[in-house]
Amino acid sequence: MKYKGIIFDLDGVICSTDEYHYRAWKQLADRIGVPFDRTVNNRLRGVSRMESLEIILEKFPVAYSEAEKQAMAAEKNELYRTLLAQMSPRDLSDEVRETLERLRAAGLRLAIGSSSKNTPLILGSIGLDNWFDAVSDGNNITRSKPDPEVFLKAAGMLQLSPADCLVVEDALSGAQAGHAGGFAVACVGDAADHGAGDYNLKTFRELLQVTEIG
Ligand code: B16
Ligand code: MG
Repeated sequence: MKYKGIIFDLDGVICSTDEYHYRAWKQLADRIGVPFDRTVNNRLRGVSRMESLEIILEKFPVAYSEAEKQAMAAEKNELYRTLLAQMSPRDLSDEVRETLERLRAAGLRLAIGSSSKNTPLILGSIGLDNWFDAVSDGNNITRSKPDPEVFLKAAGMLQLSPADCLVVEDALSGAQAGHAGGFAVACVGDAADHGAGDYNLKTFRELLQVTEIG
């Protein structure tokens, strides 16, 4: 087998919560009158909540106080969590569930490496709480992607070295983080469209070929 472990990003890889991030930021941006579209949204993938807000406000001529920014980030998170509340195990696609099960059955150690502080809520909603061998997320890191901290912590929890792990990402910032940490990176979605990975996948199940399982 080519790797001993795989570290999966969550939003945009395991489930489509990236779309909910977009809708919640869009609602906030429309309320305050700042231009926001999917091109800007792609820059927020993998980036922490407060850094995402800074990107959205970067060309906006209003200088908000730190307290106002904290309030806006909290408002977005409330909107986002309202969308998350509608999620159920049906939001985990058959393709992702079956691929994860086959990777595990082949003996790979599997972890989550996500910038999101909502990771425990999301994993619970889609029926994957306590399923992964390790979860490293926005609650246990001090620097978000493109810093490799979240992936290095995940590899440490799996007791594997980066050279033995594959990172799976949809974000350019996440692909950079994986490479900065010394990991091989497989990309899906936006990051694959940019050719940012060592492997750029059209489907999640192609991971079975990348790992030389199926
Ligand atoms: P939260 P990932 C990231 O998750 C998202 O891609 C990014 O859009 C979001 O701002 C970040 O989590 C923080 O999320 O506000 O829920 O703490 O892609 O690293 O799984
Ligand atoms: Mg992501």
